[in-house]
Amino acid sequence: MEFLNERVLKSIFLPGGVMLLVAVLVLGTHLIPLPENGVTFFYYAVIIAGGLLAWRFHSTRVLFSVVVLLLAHHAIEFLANGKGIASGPGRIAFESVALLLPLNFIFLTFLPERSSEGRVLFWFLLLVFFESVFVAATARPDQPVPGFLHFLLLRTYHTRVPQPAVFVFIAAIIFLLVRLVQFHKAIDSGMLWSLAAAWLGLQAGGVGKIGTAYFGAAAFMLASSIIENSYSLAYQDELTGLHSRRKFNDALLRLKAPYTVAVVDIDHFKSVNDTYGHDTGDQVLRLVASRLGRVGGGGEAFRVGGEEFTILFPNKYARDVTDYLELLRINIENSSFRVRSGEERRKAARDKERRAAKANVKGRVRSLPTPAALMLSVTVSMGIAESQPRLDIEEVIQHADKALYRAKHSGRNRIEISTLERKPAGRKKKVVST
Ligand code: GH3
Ligand code: MG
Ligand code: MG
Repeated sequence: MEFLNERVLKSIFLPGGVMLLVAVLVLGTHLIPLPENGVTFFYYAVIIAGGLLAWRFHSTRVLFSVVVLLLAHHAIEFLANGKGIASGPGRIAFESVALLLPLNFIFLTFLPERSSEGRVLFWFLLLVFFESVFVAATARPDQPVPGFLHFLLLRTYHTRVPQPAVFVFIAAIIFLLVRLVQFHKAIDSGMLWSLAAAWLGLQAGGVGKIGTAYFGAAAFMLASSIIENSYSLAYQDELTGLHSRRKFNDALLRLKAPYTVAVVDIDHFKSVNDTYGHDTGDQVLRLVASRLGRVGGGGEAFRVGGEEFTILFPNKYARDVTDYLELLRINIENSSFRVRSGEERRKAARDKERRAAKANVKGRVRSLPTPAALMLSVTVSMGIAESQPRLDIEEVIQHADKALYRAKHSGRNRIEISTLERKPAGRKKKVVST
């Protein structure tokens, strides 16, 4: 299950999943006594903090999700009017909210993450307005008891949240999960766990101490997803998902000898861009990065520049890691990348003549003819250097760069080890120590 790697699992469960677990432990076990007014304070504090954070970070989706939570909770509270949710207007409000809340969250995932457009606000306000009218119009005292959603799709299964709404919740959660596996965005994770918390809140009755606490927890997860998102923006490279240059700088501060550094550069990458367009170049970068991200031997890959990467191997000597890097080099060499959109293919056709004229570029980026799609493959060159007693990390990197330079000049698609290192045992064909 390649798509369920560590990064995806982290983006799914951290921090929302852990927070929900804590909320369930605290609210479900009654181990910690929670005063009613403490819960109310927590609820309003996180709603206000979440709203302010979302506004400050221009996060349209989080802002609207917080508003939806607030309205949902207040609709039940207002229409139940202290008489509970077993029957009457409180029941109708409860059922409407149970149905509309997950539908709203699905709708909100389609909004752009950041948007200052009035159009987006208009559609959101219109949606909320119609929903409020719907709830207010249906939640009259003369409505049938116990409610309009009180029918069973599965006879053996009873929950407080009406069954049809449970299915909508499950559908929304699956939908958000699929998006998370695809895009690993912190905000999607926040929305997923927030929805799960709101579901538990409704299961607990929607109002009252426990219901309110769950709704507060739901808003808390949304607010923290903004912080998580800012962290990812700073420490994760947006295009490839690898660790960013900033994280690399942080990692260098913590690195203690012995360690080995490998600098990796894609060969003739400029001609990939020139031949197939920048978008294809980006796709190739992503695919190469995904291979680098899975390097063995305890290595951690960082995107430090455009098509330049560095792999750090803490507690390893060069001789310990050359086999892993050689495997990586071969893996990339043998991968052919499918160019996805038709635009690149059209561009490739347009550039055909130009390519033919560039005789010196020919053969470097191998285009493999396939009937259905354009396939291309790239290679990488690497330079390796290990820690030395009298050198600081910057100098070690410089030696790795020099080794990379030699790899480029001796034909590319190869690994060179810095001259400072002892000769590694069992050298491979393309791992050269000079
Ligand atoms: P060499 O084998 O000597 O490394 O040749 P090269 O063409 O890869 O070397 P060079 O460093 O001259 O080219 C790097 C190119 O990478 C230049 C730039 O257009 C491209 N590039 C840098 N960042 C990105 C990016 O984020 N996306 C895309 N598509 N291209 C990028
Ligand atoms: Mg380069
Ligand atoms: Mg290059």
